[in-house]
Amino acid sequence: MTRTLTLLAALGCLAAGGAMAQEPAKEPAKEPAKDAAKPAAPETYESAIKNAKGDTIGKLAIRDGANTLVMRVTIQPGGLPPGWHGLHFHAVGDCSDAKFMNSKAHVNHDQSKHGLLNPDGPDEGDLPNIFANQDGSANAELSSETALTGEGGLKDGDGSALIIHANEDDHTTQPIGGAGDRIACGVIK
Ligand SMILES: [Cu+2]
Ligand SMILES: [Zn+2]
Repeated sequence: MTRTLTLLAALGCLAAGGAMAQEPAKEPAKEPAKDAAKPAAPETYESAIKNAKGDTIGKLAIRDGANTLVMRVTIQPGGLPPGWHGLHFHAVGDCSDAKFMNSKAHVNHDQSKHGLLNPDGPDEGDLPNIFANQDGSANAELSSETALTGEGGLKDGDGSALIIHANEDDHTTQPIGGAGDRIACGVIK
């Protein structure tokens, strides 16, 4: 009896082992879905990010989804002072002055208060902070419900600007969360 059980157990192991060994071979070669109901990949909008001297320090790349845009911000080494920096969409696509004041205030069509953590916010320009490494480089991907195109979108008549600030945004205080000077700018138009 004991021997039978042992044998059965051994067979069970073999069977399991056999099945496991067969697993890769059994997996059918999956055909890539042809003409599946897959939405077209959104186009990527790209723009240079420049510092106050007008030098390009990196780029932004935005894909506009149906309900959310996804943006990648890439900053080259030496591009930013190390540490956290506020990041916002400003209302006008103009980065031509050294202090980037031509980009005006945050995109804000409904007079919301500034700040992702503000109970009366956020405004449409509010974004998470970006962190620059010790070498001044940064890579971030973030989303926003602000549209890229269409009514009230970033690419409206006068465009918009992505602004990087000297300090981090506390996401609460007015008007810009204490983020300080504007140190880099990318036109979205
Ligand atoms: Cu700002
Ligand atoms: Zn704001």
